[in-house]
Parts: sequence; structure tokens; C-alpha cells
Amino acid sequence: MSSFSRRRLVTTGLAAVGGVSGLAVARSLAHRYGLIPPDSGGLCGPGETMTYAAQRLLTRHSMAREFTRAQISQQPFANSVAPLGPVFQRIEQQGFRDWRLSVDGMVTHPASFSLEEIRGFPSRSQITHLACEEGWSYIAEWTGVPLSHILGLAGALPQARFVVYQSFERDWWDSLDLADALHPQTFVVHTMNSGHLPVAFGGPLRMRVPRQLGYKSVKYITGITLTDDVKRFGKGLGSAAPEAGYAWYAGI
Ligand SMILES: Nc1nc2c(c(=O)[nH]1)N[C@H]1C(S)=C(S)[C@@H](COP(=O)(O)O)O[C@H]1N2
Ligand SMILES: [Mo]
Repeated sequence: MSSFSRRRLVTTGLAAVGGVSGLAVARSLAHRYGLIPPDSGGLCGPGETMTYAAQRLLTRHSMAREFTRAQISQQPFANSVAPLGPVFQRIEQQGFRDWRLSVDGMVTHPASFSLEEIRGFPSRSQITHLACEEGWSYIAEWTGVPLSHILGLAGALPQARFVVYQSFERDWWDSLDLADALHPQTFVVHTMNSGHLPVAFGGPLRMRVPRQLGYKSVKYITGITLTDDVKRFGKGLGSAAPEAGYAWYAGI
């Protein structure tokens, strides 16, 4: 379908949302274009589908706002995390030389990269806003490797539809669809405000997804898995967040 007729469908459908018929239109459009988020079965199902589908169709190329160095927060707020434990501490004491990021699933070249290798990959920087759903936020400069580069190295297969990422904290994991995974501002971050990413902020490696709320920017990432079926992971809702009542898609 041409983008013109798609746009018209969208304007006659999603823009009219508000009543029951709008929801029905949004749902059928979402089905038609495969825009069903993995957590759509829950209580907020139709609403989640609508937000996700509307953002995908209307703002597919949009970029998160970038700021100037002068706007970087002087005192960024690190969300507290559960104690990381003795294994993490030992790896930290050794300067994270044993930290690895695996890439597997639907790829032609499964890989496991050391932190040093990742720091050596072509890097980019962004000065963006990290917003927690609980209300606080800060601006920082994030430097890292675009996730698209890592997916390219591993040879993502065309059937892959989601990128699942896992934290050293086993109960923290999330996933992105390919559009967000390949978004130019989605980074695997190793550097914050010109220094190594501090542990409090997710060091040595965190995902940075500035088009979505802070909780998608998972800290301490250890593994990336490409899949065509995110329902096979965890409770099948696409991330740990919906299990706690938050949306899988947290676009801002
Ligand atoms: N592994 C892990 N990642 C995480 C969290 C966490 O507790 N553990 N908190 C999330 C939430 S809710 C937010 S808002 C951001 C906070 O990032 P910050 O610590 O840099 O402020 O990290 C996200 N990533
Ligand atoms: Mo958060």
C-alpha cells in the first residue's frame, strides 16, 4: 500500500479515536499492519494497541529531542537498583574486563563481545532526556554503539521482528520491535558525560532508548536475542514491565 493511502487510512481511522468505533478502527488497522504490541491482551489492551499503532504510523521517522552541552543536568538522578551482589562486585573490581554482551537468536553470526571490543566499535553521542514514569528526569550525554551496528555485525535475519535484551539483574529484561531497535538514537551505551558509564547509571553497558520512557533503557545489559516471537520470553508480554502493570510500548 502506498504511503499516501496508508496516511489517509490513518487520518480517517486513528485520528478519530475517542469513541468505541474509533477503538475498533484502530484495532483493525493495527491488525492489518501487524502493529499489535505483545502486552495487548491485558486490561489496557486496546488502549496500548492504539497508542502503539498511532505512534508507529504517524511518527515513524521521528527523533527524540537532542539538547546542548549547556543543558546537561548537573546532578543527574540515578534510580536506585537492588544490590547487584558479589559476582557483579568482583567483575567490577576487575575493571569489567570479563563483562560480555552476547548476541544470539535469529542472526547469521551469534557473537559474544567483550566490553573492550564494544568500546572499540564506531560510536555516536546524543544529549537526550531520560524520563522515569515516576516523574523525575535528567539530561545527559550518552555515548555508545548504535544497536543497529551490533545487529548488523551479528547478521540479523529478515524474519527477526523483535530484539530482546537481558540485564545482569535477571528480572530486568525488555524488548523492542525492529523499528525502534534500528532507530538511529537507540544505543548500547558505555560512556556518560565523557566518562565510563557509572555503575549507578547502568555501567558498564546499558541500553538507551530515548524515544521511550526510562524503564526501556535497561541497565547492565548482558545479552541481546533476536526473535520473531517475543511471546516465548518471560510471561509472554514482551518485557518485565507489563508484568508490573507498565506498558511494553512506552513511547514519548
Ligand atoms: N537493570 C535495571 N535497569 C533499569 C532499572 C533497574 O532497576 N534495573 N530501572 C529502570 C527505570 S524504571 C528507569 S526510569 C531508568 C533509570 O535510569 P537512571 O538510573 O539512569 O536514572 O533505568 C531503567 N533501567
Ligand atoms: Mo523509571
